[in-house]
Amino acid sequence: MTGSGFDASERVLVIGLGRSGRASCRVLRARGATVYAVDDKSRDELSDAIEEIAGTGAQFVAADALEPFLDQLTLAVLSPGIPLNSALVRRVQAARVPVYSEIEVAYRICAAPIVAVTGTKGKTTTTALIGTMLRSAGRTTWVGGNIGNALIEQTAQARPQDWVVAEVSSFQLESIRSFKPKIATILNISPDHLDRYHSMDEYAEAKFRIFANQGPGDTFVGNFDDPVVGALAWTEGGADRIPTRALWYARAPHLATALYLRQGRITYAPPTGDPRPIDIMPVDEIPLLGQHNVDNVMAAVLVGLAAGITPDVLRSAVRDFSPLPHRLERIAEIDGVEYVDDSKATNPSSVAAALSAFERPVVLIAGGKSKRTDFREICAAVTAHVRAVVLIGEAAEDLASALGDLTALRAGSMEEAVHTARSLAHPGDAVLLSPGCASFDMFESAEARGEAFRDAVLRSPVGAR
Ligand code: UMA
Repeated sequence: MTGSGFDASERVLVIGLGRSGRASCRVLRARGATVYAVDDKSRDELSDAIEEIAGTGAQFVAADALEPFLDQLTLAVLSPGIPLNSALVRRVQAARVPVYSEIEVAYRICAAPIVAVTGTKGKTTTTALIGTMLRSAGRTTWVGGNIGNALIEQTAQARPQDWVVAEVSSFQLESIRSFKPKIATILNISPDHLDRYHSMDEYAEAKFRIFANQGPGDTFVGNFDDPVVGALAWTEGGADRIPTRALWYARAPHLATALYLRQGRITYAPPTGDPRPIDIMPVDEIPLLGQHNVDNVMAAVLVGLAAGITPDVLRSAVRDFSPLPHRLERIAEIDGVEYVDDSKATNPSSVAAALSAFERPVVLIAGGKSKRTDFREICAAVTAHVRAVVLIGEAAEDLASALGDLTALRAGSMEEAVHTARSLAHPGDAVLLSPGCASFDMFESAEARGEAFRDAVLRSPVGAR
């Protein structure tokens, strides 16, 4: 918590004019800083964004006209979608201007304690649930970050007695320097974004930065069952990497874990003081599909306990929580077939987790823009749960070859994919959109892909199998 800085003495370059960059312009201008903004796109493509930031007093500078401004700058704020090794960032660094992630600046102006959540999957659900828990406990809570609304705009408003809950991605963590959450959690780490990182190690290291600046008085919450995260608890030297108190959760009791499942109930064994287990809640009260969501709830509960929230408040916050859009979201039941939108499953392990949430046979719609991940990861779950697969997008052929003998049909649009899936599904089945890929080959975003699925499902006439 610092709550200071970034005033009229700063001359800042905002790199990238998406949601993150435009929010940085607004907040930094409001604090009196001189703000320039640059983006690889042309003036024409950015006309709306340029007009918007001009209203705040920030000035757009074309990428090819940047050089004369560089030696005036005190700092640059980087949008998460722009890699540190991009030509634009390198030019700024070559001029010896420090380049910070937007979440670093958000942290430096923040007066409130921050809970930061990262992981390959489940981040958004867990972040939203922690926000609900804190609010249920009567605390004013600001939620932002990778979840969709820039963190800087939330932390700019937070008072010392408030709380901030931040969903943070590996992209955002790459260029932090002092970002120091009061409570940090890593839910899981599985292959993703391998089009940006050279290796899984590099991707995991970016995520580990979430606890790098923590110290006495802070807490780290980790998933003991996840092979990459859990290894921090027991590998030689692993535990030394976490510079603060670590609390672990797992699906079974273990000496190292503070929260676990016992006889179908989430159970807390306080790490200090009276160690007698405290019953939190039965798993079957969780209103979210899938075992991975039980893990997410355990993470949120342990964070909530670390934040001083009582078990009864935590339990009712979980019970009242609704699934978020595009995350195993039930859309409709038509002719005995359930339609489920999991468009936010953008890597293979999320697809495997989604499939294992179903007891009924599934017709899977998958594909999109590959992130150079290995689709063989979904084979076992597909064999166990899937009646048929309908493939869309650029990755369709890669997916088909990973799936081997399984029959996979192709569709050129979401409309066609839903139509084909409907013709393959039997009453009692589910049709699941869980792409395992990014959306940008066919859609503007994963949300737009989910909306297209919903529209196609709801447009199809009832009884049109
Ligand atoms: N740009 C460049 N050069 C590049 C790449 C991009 O100039 O090499 C410019 C683009 O022309 C565009 C701007 O940068 O004008 C876009 O910036 P951005 O990609 O950082 O997108 P924002 O709209 O600012 O959204 C970002 C996050 N985007 C990414 O991490 C890719 C959003 O996460 C986040 O919600 C938002 O900030 C607010 O915090 C989205 C995401 O896809 C949901 N995240 C990834 C994920 O969840 O897998 C990590």
